[in-house]
Amino acid sequence: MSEAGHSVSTDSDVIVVGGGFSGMYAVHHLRSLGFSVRGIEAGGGVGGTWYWNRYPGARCDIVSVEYSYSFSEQLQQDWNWTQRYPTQPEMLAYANHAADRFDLRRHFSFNTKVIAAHFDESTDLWRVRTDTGEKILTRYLVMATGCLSVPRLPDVSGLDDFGGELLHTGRWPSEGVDVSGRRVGVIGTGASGIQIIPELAQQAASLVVFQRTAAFSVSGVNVRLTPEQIRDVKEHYPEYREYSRHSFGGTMLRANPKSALEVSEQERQEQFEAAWNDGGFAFLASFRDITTDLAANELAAEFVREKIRDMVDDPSVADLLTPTDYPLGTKRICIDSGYYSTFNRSNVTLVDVRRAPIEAVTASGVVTTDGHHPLDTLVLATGFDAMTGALLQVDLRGRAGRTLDQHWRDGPRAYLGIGVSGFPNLFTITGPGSPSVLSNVIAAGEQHVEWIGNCLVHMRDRGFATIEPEPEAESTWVEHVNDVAAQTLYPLADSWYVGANVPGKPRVFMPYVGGVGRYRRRCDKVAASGYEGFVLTPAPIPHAAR
Ligand code: NA7
Repeated sequence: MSEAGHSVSTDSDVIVVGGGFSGMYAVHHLRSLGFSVRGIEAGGGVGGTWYWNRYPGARCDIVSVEYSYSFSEQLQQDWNWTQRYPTQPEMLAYANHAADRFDLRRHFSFNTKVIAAHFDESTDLWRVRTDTGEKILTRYLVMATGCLSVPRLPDVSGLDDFGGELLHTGRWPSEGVDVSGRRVGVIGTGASGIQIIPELAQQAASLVVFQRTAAFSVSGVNVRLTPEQIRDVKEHYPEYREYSRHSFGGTMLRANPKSALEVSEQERQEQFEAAWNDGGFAFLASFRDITTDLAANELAAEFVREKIRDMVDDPSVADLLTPTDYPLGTKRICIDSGYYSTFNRSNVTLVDVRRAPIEAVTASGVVTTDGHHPLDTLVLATGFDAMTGALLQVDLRGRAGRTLDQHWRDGPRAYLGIGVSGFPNLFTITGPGSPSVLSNVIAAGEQHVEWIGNCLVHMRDRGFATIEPEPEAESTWVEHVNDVAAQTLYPLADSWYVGANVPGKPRVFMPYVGGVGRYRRRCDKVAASGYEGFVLTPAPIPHAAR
């Protein structure tokens, strides 16, 4: 069929946008339920975050045996993780293995971006447009576009004038970059910065780190998994996965039920020390109130500050690296491999751009109010337009041509973080209003995909044409998400969780912090009640005629 000179295909029940772990599973699962599915992915292959973030040192901050698909017992028995925190190459290899194993590639169009999707009320179909000029009609649109997929450039002038090599950690060249003998600068000290800095320091002639906000980083304790550990997890996978599905964060981590304020100084220090030695997010779980009580949080923060002072030789550098202006964990806590001690190296300089702001990037380097830093390579570790960026990049229009941008003018609104009122048959995976980035995202994606699968089967079996949230249900959920966040310390920091890293972005705490188990129960209850809070409309034409 042709329309205005473009090809029009109507052969897919579902378009899945994104070929990361959620998009891949959506294609696999919905296909297994008998829907025709097509995936569209901007990158040249599968893997999402792990396709794009190829910078040296890139590593997942959730334990490998947990940050992995649980839907296939055979896959989890066959695949052997080598390290506790998987490196980017290992994650990408796993994504490619899953794509081959489940024969997913043939359903995807790679190097293709969805640029627009308009809901056509006369046919109840989505009209999808890609940057390759293709127009596609589909009944369901599943946005698996990722939470950290749209890189942010720093708001400094002259970036285009830089004469050396300009790189963003989230768009690292697949062929790699050799910085040996080069003068390298890094802007940004979030998770990406603290992972890449130790790696670059080992290669570069000199490394200048431009820091605006100091990061809390805990040791990752990156160890190789032993055969015994692998055997144990494989033997117990079903129980471990079941526990995780009903846990707070979608992992096996169990928070200490005690308050940091109710124990003796000795017990508190021992507990912090044990959690520190355990590594990673265990530190936030060292007491139950680290993320909810400012006094408890301050005790944990002070413990980490003391560690920084121990690790960094020069007290003035240690001071600069020590965060003091936001509660620990309210900007995502970082997990590093030798970050702080990297500043003991003679080829590494820390520049405080809060005191001496960057004035401009020039052809030869970075100028701060304190002087010029000549550079051959400038690395931007400046983060992402998180959670909403990739959704708002698409010209999405629902009923009456209303854009998602209009609907989200005051911040993202979505019922259960899955559906948006006025946007029928649109589903967001790990979207704002769901546990998403505050949980094990692969597990969160699986839960959403399975919920969507059940929903589409329900609609098919009962002959419904559309499903969309009731505006009141959406508002009530958004209020609930805000209320739960307000009971924690999270909204206090200028983090990407609240959109503070993007000028003009409405300040809303985007993920749901009520816990994975509680969220899952709510989603299951909504489905069991026949999709309470959603409006379902009957199909005007027999289902078979689609
Ligand atoms: P983040 O965590 O958003 O970190 C970005 C960093 O870049 C952060 O230190 C920012 O400082 C800094 N930044 C941004 N713009 C500027 C300018 N103009 N000048 C100086 N410094 C700047 O992104 P990441 O990629 O590290 O991590 C994102 C997530 O990916 C992470 O949380 C994990 O979940 C994986 P700021 O704090 O805004 O002062």
